[in-house]
Amino acid sequence: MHKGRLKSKFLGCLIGAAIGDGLGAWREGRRIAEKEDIASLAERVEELAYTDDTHMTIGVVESLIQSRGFDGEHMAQTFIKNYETEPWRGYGPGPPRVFRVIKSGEPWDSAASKIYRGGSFGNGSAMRVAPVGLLYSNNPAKLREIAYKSSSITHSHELGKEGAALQAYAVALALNTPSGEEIDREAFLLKLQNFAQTQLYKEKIANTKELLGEQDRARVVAVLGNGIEALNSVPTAIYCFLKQPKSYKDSVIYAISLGGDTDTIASMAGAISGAYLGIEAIPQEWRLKLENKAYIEDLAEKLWQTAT
Ligand code: F2R
Ligand code: MG
Ligand code: MG
Repeated sequence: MHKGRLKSKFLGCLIGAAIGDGLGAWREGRRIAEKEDIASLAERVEELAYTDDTHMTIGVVESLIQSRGFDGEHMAQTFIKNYETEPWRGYGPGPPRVFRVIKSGEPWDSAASKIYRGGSFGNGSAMRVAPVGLLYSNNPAKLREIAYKSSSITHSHELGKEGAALQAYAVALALNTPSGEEIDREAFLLKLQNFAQTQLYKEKIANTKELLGEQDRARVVAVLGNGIEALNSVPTAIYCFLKQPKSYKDSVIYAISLGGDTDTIASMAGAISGAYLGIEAIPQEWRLKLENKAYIEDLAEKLWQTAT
């Protein structure tokens, strides 16, 4: 792929994720809404301020760039430093507790197992994993390894790690598909299904395929979920992208219209869509409203340089 095109896709992924988060944050925890109402919300809001989803994604990129690849101790310390600077970003309950355990001396790769039985299966490691999908897009085995390790810092449950790996792989597949080429939705899902190592995710992805033509959003939520757990949000985000792969705007609006964990599902859908379509596909009026846009663009460019 031409280097300039690839850069546009890196930018599209990270800016797309941050905008999905910033817009979805207005509806987190709410019910299903009309798509027109979400579109009108997007017009009304003056600033798209991001939450923990983007704040942690920034931490992942900063660490990958500075370490020129994955370094678990460095990434954990980056998360802690960023959290302590801006603890008000709407973090889930787990990560701040893990940070305290690490600060008390526990190693980065065992602290997370201390806070929930079997570790956390929240979507907090999937929501921040897009940079891993970008950096390791040409090596699925390495992508899985790094997605698992980066998840383990805060989310060590099998379903948390697998959700992160699937989201990273969806970003990689989108990145590697030229934006001028139509997405073969069934082939995309088949690759994800073969990549998944957990039966529960394989089943969710099979359900995703069955729902591609579904018009009833309540049924989509009933089958795929819209919750805070990785299993009930990663397949949903992938679905939101595949439902309207040619439009970033429609994917994000649709994701938010499903209600529930809207910032996170819209952020993950936005990351996949942006990685496929590139930065030009994201409405300029949305981009202009994004908090810290210049810094996120700078990180995307540096990650692209690291990758190329
Ligand atoms: N925190 C929020 N939203 C709350 C409202 C924010 C408000 N707007 C504000 O401004 O303050 N959203 C963010 O949190 C989610 C990511 O959470 P994360 O990082 O995964 O947290 P955690 O605690 O690890 O897991 C989330 C919940 O899942 C359940 N759970 C996980 N593992 C479990 C286990 N082994 N056993 C039982 N339950 C488990 C728990 O209920 C956890 O609290 C994103 O939505 C992000 O936007
Ligand atoms: Mg959030
Ligand atoms: Mg959320």
